[in-house]
Amino acid sequence: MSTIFDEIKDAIVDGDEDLAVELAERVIAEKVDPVQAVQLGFIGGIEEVGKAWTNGEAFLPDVMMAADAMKAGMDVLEEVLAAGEGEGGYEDKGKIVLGTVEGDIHDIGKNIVGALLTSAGFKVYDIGIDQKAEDFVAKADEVGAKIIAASALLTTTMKSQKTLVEYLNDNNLRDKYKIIIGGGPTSAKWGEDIGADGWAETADEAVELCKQLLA
Ligand code: B12
Repeated sequence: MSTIFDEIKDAIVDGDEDLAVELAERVIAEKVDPVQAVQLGFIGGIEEVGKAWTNGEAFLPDVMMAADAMKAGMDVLEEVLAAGEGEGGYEDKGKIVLGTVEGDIHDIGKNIVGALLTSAGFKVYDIGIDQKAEDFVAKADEVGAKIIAASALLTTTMKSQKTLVEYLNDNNLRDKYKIIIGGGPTSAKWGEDIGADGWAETADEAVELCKQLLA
């Protein structure tokens, strides 16, 4: 028997935005665990499309449609995710500035990281895609964030994560913030090489990492 998670996954694979929204609304109405819906449904679907693209079985428009369906469904779930574990006390666990680095427009993974961090009780300031080092730092300074989280999905944009750490070093700000990085081509080793405070492979692990860094 197929579950609502399978249905969400299929809707993403098919790039069916309306269905993704409808299923996200069902998740809320039927009180299904939204985090599981994200992990098993939405992430499962986009990963399948990603694999098909890599293998030449899907084309760029398929990926874009899947990404749009994912965004539409996640927008619906955002509110319930935000009302999760952190209900009534978001700011207690700390503020995090999150963005995708300069030159990179991928934001699906970043958005999931943001949604799960929010649901775990962190206050997340998402500055969006294609963001320069100084934009991350300006926002962190403005809101008093303790962590800066930078996502990169291209081997060509990973170096912008390094630029971010260097920017903090050059401006004597390195001790003021914890820097965490993530995204497809990155690794724990890359994090160590560039002097970041942590790397996480998945959004779940990003939550654990932030909890540890702020403990
Ligand atoms: C969807 C997608 C797109 C969409 C993006 C839509 C959007 N709104 O994001 C579109 C179609 C626009 C796109 C464009 C391009 N893409 Co693209 N894209 C993908 C695809 C299929 C999926 C990425 C994704 O969303 N994965 C799902 C999410 C959930 O996973 P994730 O991002 O890795 O995030 C998870 C973790 O990494 C982690 N994480 C992510 N960020 C962070 C941050 C922190 C701080 C932490 C701790 C953790 C963390 O948590 C997340 C959840 O668990 C991948 C293929 C793949 N298999 O990954 C290619 C891929 C990333 N793209 C690729 C390429 C080449 C491009 C283009 C250059 C194509 C082109 N010729 O135009 C452009 C880039 C434009 C640009 N300047 O950025 C390549 C990159 C190759 C490389 N190694 O450099 C890939 C790997 C495809 C491939 N196999 O060739 N893409």
